[in-house]
Amino acid sequence: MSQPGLSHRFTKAIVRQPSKSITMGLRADDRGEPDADQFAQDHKTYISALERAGVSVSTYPPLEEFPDSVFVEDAALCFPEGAVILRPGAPSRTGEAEIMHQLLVSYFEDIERIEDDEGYVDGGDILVTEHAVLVGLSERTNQAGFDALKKKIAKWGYEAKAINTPEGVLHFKTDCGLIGPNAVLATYRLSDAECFSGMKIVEVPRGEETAANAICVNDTVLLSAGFPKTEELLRSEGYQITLIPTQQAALVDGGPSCMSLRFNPIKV
Ligand code: CIR
Repeated sequence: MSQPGLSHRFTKAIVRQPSKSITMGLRADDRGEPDADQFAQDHKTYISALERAGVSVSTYPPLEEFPDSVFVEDAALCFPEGAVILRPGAPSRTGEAEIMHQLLVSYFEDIERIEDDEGYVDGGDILVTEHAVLVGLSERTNQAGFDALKKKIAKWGYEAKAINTPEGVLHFKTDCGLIGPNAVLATYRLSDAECFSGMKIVEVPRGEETAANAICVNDTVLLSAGFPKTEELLRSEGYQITLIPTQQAALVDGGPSCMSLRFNPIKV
C-alpha cells in the first residue's frame, strides 16, 4: 500500500462542538476541570485553523449526554473509499459510534463497522501513514478490535500493523503525529520505533511530550500552543505551523488530532 497524500491531504473535516458536560470528560490524571466556555472558544479557533489549512469543515452540535464527544476522531476511521465505524474502548463513549454512523452516511457509501463482539478500537490509536495503517494496542484498543479492523480495511487495499502503545500512555497518537507525508513527530518513547522505519522522525524535546499529538493538514502542521522548543525545532526544519490552544482539551487528555475526523472522500 502506498497512496500519496493519504495521510495528510484532506478536503473535508467533521467536528463536534464541546458540550458543557466536557467538565465530566474522562481523564487519566485529575489536573482540574476544563472551563467549558474557554473550551468552546478554543474549539472555534481550531475550526478556523482547519479551514485556513484548506478543508471544508462540517460542525455538529454538542451532545451533552456524551461528555467526550468533542473528540470525534475516536469513533471512526475514514479513507477516500469508505469509513469504518469504530468501537471506542471506554464504556461511557461506546454510544458515540452509532451517532457517528448516522452522520457518515451523508459522506460515504461504503461503511464498515466494528461490531459489539469484535473487540474495541479508539481512533486515537490509529496513525494512517502513506505505507501502513499503524494501530497501537492500548487500554482502549485490543487485539480483537485490531484483527477486525485489519480485515475490514484490507478490502480497500490498506494494510494494518499492530504496535504496542507505550505503557501508561492513553493512545498511540498521544505520543506521535504526522507532520508531513513521510514524517512523524514522536516522543522519546516512540522515536526509535520500528514502525516508523523509512520515515523521517522528529523527536519532541524532553519535557514537551504533550506536543507530539500534532496533525498535518495539507501543507500546515497544527501544533498545540505552549511548547516553544518543539515549535522552534519544527520551524527551523521548514514546517509551516499553526498553533492551537489546547490547554482545556489537555485537561481531559485531548489534543489537535482527536478533535476532527479528516478525510478526502471519493463517492465510489
Ligand atoms: C478520553 O479519555 O476518551 C477523552 N477524555 C480523550 C480522548 C482523546 N482522544 C484522542 O486523542 N483521539
